[in-house]
Amino acid sequence: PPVTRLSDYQPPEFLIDDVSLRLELDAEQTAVDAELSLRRNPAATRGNGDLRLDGEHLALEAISLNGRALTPAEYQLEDDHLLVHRVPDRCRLQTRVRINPAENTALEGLYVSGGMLCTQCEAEGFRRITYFLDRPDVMARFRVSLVADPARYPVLLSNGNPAGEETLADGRRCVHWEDPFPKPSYLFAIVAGDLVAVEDRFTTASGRAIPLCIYVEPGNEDKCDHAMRSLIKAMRWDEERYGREYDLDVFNIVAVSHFNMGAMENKGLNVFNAKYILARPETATDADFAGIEGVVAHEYFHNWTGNRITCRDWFQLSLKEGLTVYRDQEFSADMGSRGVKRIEDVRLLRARQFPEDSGPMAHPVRPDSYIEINNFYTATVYEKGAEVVRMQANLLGPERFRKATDLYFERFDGQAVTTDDFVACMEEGGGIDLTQFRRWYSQAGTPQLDCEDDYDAATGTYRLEVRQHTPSTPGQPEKQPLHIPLALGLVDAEGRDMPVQLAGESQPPAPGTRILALRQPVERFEILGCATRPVPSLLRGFSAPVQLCYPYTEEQLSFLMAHDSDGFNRWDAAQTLAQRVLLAMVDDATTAVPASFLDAFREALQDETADPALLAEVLTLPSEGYLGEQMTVVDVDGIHRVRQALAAAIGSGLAAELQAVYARTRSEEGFDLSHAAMGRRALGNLCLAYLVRAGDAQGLEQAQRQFDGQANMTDVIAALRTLLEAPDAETAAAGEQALAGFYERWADEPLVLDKWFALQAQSSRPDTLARVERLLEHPAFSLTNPNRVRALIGAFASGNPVRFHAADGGGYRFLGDRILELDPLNPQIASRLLYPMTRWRRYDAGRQQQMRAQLERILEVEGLSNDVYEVVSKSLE
Ligand code: DPP
Ligand code: ZN
Repeated sequence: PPVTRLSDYQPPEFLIDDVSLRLELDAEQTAVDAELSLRRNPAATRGNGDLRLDGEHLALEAISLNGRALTPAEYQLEDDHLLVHRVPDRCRLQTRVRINPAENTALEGLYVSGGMLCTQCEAEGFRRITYFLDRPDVMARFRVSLVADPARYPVLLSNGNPAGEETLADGRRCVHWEDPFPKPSYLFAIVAGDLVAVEDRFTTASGRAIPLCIYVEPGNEDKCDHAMRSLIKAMRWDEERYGREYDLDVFNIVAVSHFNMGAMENKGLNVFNAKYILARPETATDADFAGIEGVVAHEYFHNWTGNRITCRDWFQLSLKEGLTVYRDQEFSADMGSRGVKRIEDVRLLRARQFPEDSGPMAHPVRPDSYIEINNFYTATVYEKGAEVVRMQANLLGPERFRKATDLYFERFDGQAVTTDDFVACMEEGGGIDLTQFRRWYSQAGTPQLDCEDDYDAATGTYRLEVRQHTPSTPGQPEKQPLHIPLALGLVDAEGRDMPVQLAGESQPPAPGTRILALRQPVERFEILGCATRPVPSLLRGFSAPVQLCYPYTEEQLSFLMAHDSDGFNRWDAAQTLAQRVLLAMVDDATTAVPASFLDAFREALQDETADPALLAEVLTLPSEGYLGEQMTVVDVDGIHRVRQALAAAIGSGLAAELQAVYARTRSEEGFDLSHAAMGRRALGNLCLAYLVRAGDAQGLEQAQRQFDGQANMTDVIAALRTLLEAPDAETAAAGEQALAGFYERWADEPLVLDKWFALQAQSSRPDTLARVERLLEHPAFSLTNPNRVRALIGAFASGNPVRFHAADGGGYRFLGDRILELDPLNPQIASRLLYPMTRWRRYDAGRQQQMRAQLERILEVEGLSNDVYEVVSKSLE
């Protein structure tokens, strides 16, 4: 398959100013009439005069130019495009095509979900709806007419503002929509179905009242409150923080049960995976509620960062995604706890982006090439991209950053631009030079910072030396030094911040954090006036997406864990401490836990003033996946064994403290979603899990009672998970019974049923693979619903390292089989599932050989999608 390269970018030869679309909707037979007003692009070099339109899986029924039907000699039809020969500089092209939404299992373009019809066009789905210049730098005004049987499809939605409707002679209804803002085709959407609207209203800063509607399938009306509240908060926040007001007369959201991604920011008509809309306390966990708040905000924020200003080409994807993720992270931080949000975001970055950046699919935030763009909706483009924006925001400070974003919105409104254009606004608005900083966009790999220090007691001088090194990645053997902001604090023996006075400065600054700029491969800093030897608190707030290495002693880590004024680094010290203990236990093949570690945990548990949410983060052990990343060769079984052993040791060694905290967190009245209440649930459930892991009789009883109480899904799932993982057979049997009851209760709630599948797929019990294979046959399982596939197959392959990576290779064969089944149905989902096997080089020879065998077997299959081909072939290179 062909490779698309950034260096080959050419502006489009033709532009489209206006589009009229008329869709006669039917699940099997939809007719699409399109009229495009085209004109030659004055900024492009002239080709041979042919117009080349993208189009796939379309049956062309009619074509005419400026009102005259074309003869077969005047155009040429290929599998993925249509060539119209020698078109004039300005023209009107009309086409009529037929498509079959019911056959569309890839869920790109127009497809069927339950009883509704809906679309997903990003990145290149619009070409499955009509012939078009399906690229983001072609921005057109869309007028859309939807024709359908009003009994089947009473609700007919598209982008923009409603523009009237009529009933046709044959009884069908025709509804018109007009979007006044030019947009690329990937933001086009329609939805047709028997849907119920939940309505509210938002008054913008300038006083316009905007009706807000969330459309759901009947029966789900009572699960939209949280999404609606999140939307209203996001609209207000974007006005206050960025001066961005909503621009259309209506804002619509639709929740869909079959969806490849989380959600889609189509102009004025956001289409969501139902998972990120529907929630009630009985059906959704606190994590689900937080996910909804974040994703609703994310898609809304795209209205300015993505829609009004869009990407010139798909290599610029992070222009909208990195920036919008940064914005949604900041929004969530403002709505809840800034410190806890930062920890969650960095945990995700380290768990997903760091491995990606050191593996076969490593690519820069702005990739140089791709085979299939769908494979580049990655943690690097999203999460590392957000870190790169965050570093710029921090370098500028809030006022100059706001000035720079104002400039960006003003200068590029209505245009399709590049990440470089964004950085230029940061430079101009912020008055700084980001020449070297730009390498963050073009250079892949996680930089490593090696820090060394010494202290001269005689002069009170503390010296810090920092070396940066970025490991090579595919296609980029040599790396250049980056501009890295390193936030440094120096902590004295009492746990107080010292002033960080750099050599050459005459006055000490106020005590606190200083940002050091790293630009050279090696940088040395001299800090004056240190009366005692400081403990360095490095990379506070995770000031750059790097791997930091400093030879901390265990005492220093415990000290920072207890005293660092930076909440993030308190957490990070705890993680590093736990990681050290766990990896040492693997190395020594022991299950003995050092007493000092339990002491540090005890001290933390006894701090009644701590924020429960933050404490829960501090007391959570690093995941098995993350621990594996820290080893040269991942020891799957060793990691699992010691992590279980450490959890049990915490549960038995600190039973009294855990019980006290559990009791304290339970003493609450009704359910609410405040940060404090969510934090109490998180902390209480963590304590319970430790107790049950240790077989604590009281803990087991409490877990059972908590499950039986059915107070809210957060507590129910937490209790069920601990019961299923209980070490003794009797409790595990009770867990099985609870699981059966859970199914009975929730059989009609697809999103809750996903949890039922995922719980079983993630169980560390030895027979899990057999159970997952049985569940494939369960009547509720379906390969054509992405959420269900992720809940069973994805949860097993990516969320259960010890069973997926079983030494006999059973997990690998299972995944290989599923990918080959899924690829013809839905290549995007098949390709995503491959991820854990792309990491094969990190395992022992036996596992390597078995994973490679599966990858090679997949690669040999005839007719593989580009999606799967690209990931498999790059993994084997
Ligand atoms: N829907 C995806 C997102 O919002 C792609 N744009 O990130
Ligand atoms: Zn996005």
